[in-house]
Amino acid sequence: GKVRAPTHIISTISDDRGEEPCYAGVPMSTIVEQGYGVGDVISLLWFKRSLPRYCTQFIEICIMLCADHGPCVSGAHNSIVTARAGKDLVSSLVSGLLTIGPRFGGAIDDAARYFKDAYDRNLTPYEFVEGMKKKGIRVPGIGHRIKSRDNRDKRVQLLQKYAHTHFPSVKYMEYASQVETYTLSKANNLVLNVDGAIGSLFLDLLSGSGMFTKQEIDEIVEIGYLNGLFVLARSIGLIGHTFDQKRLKQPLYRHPWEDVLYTK
Ligand code: Q5B
Repeated sequence: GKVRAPTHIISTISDDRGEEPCYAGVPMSTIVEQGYGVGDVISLLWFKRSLPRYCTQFIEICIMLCADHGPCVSGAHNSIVTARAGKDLVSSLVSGLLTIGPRFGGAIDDAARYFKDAYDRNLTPYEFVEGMKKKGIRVPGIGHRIKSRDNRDKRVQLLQKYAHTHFPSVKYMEYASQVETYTLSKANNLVLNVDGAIGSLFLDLLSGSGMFTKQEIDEIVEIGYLNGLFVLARSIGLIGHTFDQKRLKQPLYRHPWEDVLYTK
């Protein structure tokens, strides 16, 4: 009989060997002819399944809301400086992407991990937040540089409104809101931020949609899929900032001396 030589790569998400490429078994013609969107493509390539429309629309809303947040945030700033140094698109893009991490945009996975663990263990917001403080860990998904109790993040409100209308359950989001109520009693800017909103709401999507087993949810949270949403979304804005600088023919950036505290 035929002997299969051992392969060096195993791949389970896509296949380009036939007449047309397939994403998780779905041919490209179906994707185009059935009017699939980016949310459907993400569902197929990341989660290896078709998700209900309310889930794919939620994914698309996350992408749109996180696409950009102005020129002053860490990622855009890096991309702008890099583009102004005459570097190419990919260099400018990755320079911005490399700032995404625990403080900026990359707190979604940890927010999901910590909110899930605290909710599943029935911790009160007080026990959760004070427990984190004792461990010297900032609560991921809480706090913002410019958003506060009196200047709420509209993106968070829009996500919450969508989920309230379309999700069968928003228990993790409600828990995150209770945590926010507690953290706001400590300081005005300790709001639930966009990372925390996406992290908690994605837990609700995973557990409430009936499309994932408990084991699959644990694996998604453990591997950390969700920062991918911010990385993907913000790439749109970082590319925009790069084109913007080049279109404007901006010169090499140099930070002004006056804005540096030179000290010994
Ligand atoms: N404190 C975001 O801090 C920021 C605390 C906390 C307990 C917390 C901070 C933080 C967790 C990570 C997170 C996502 C660094 C943010 C994003 C996308 C974005 C960005 C944009 C976009 C802001 C002052 C005092 C200190 C701290 C305490 C602060 N956060 N305590 N848990 N989470 N959050 N990141 O304002 O006693 O004085 O020592 O790390 O979720 O990235 O628009 O810019 O779309 O681009 O710099 O929205 O919250 O405040 O560091 O001076 O702290 O508050 O311990 O207490 P700040 P700090 P104390 S969304």
